[in-house]
Amino acid sequence: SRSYSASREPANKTITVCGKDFVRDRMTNVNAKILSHIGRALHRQKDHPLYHTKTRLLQCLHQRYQNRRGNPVFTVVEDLPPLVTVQQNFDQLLVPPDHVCRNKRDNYYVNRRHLLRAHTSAHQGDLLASGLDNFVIVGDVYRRDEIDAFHYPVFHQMEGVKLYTAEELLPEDAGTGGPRPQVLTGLPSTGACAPDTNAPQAAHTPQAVAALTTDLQQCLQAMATTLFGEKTQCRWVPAYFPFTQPSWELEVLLDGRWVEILGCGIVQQRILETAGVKAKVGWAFGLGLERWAMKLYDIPDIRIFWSRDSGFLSQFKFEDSNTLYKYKRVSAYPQCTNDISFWLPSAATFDSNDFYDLVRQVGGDIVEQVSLVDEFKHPKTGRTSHCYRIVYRHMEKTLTQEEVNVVHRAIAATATAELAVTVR
Ligand code: FA5
Ligand code: MG
Repeated sequence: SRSYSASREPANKTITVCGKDFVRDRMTNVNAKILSHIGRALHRQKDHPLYHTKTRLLQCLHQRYQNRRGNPVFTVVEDLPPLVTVQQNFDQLLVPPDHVCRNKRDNYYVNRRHLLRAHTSAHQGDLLASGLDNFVIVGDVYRRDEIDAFHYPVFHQMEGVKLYTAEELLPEDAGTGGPRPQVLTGLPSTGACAPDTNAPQAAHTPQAVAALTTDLQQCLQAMATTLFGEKTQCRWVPAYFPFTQPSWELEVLLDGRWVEILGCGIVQQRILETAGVKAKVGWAFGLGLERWAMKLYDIPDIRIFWSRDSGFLSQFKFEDSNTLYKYKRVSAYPQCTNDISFWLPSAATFDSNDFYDLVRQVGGDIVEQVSLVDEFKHPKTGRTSHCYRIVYRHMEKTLTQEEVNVVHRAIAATATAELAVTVR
């Protein structure tokens, strides 16, 4: 039967995103599912593979670029909310007004003036205008894109922008004792080139283009070989972005497939002029953190990053982000979690490892994890109580709660008999 309630009760006129209310219009296409990703901040969760990947990439940048005092030159900005204006995401970056990438099909619009950023480049213009010369932006980005193991509608990017004066970029002409070469020709900046040409910008001298290109490509390639190993196969592919010229993409070989891991190029001089930057040139890159993490840890599917499953997250609980690790597949069947609390016979004679051993013996392979979640000392009796969380999961089937309860009761009984604990 057909329901008419939808037409009687008009859809909400406003929508709340990042704590602000917006009037819906014909461009609005964000939905509750997409909005639920805002604030997860996976790149800032200490035990997350994206956090470790980000940390390692930042180490590379900080090591390569230091000031005279040996301090890193890059400012890292990683907490900007993903809500941006059309102006920030497209106009400031010289994306032509009629360019297809502005399409409602490809983006999540809040309304016709606001959207969830489609790339971290959306913040380039503002940060340049604020006076920063070297900065990194890390954040979640949102796209209506194809669906496969390498694409997800919400993913994370790291953006790097580095500016140079002529002094910083080009050495004095040692051979001839002549003056230092210039970085700017004095010709006007033209804005984006046609997508099918990728010639250097007229505003840039050949020396500036050569030095920026070498520095940019060496930097990014060093990041790839540091994380993936010296033998990693990489290739540079010419690309087009309205905000850089020339532009490239870097691809790496992953399971016999070439996977694109970043886009980059020489910043359009027009963007720097608009931001009020004088007598400097620069490069920029934007990389997909998930793609790097997939290669680094052998993670086969991009959806896994959003997992709240402890079988996944506990694998990345390491202090040192440089720890070498390969992901182990988690069973596709759901977890079942049961807690057990008991009084210890006496804190001195009880050892948690004995309990872990017992759980493994009684529960067998359906036990995925055991962790001490609470320890409590009774103020009057002085007795100690432990609470353990046991995560059950079968590798080949879905366990019913009743099957799990049988095993859980057997563990309690055996612990009572063998470890002299008193189950609460
Ligand atoms: C950009 O987003 C540009 N802003 C990059 C850039 C910055 C170029 C600065 C020049 C200067 P692109 O759409 O290609 O470019 O995305 C950059 C990277 O994000 C890709 O190389 C890929 O690693 C990753 N990526 C793109 N789409 C997805 C997706 N749906 N899921 C996961 N990762 C993705
Ligand atoms: Mg691309």
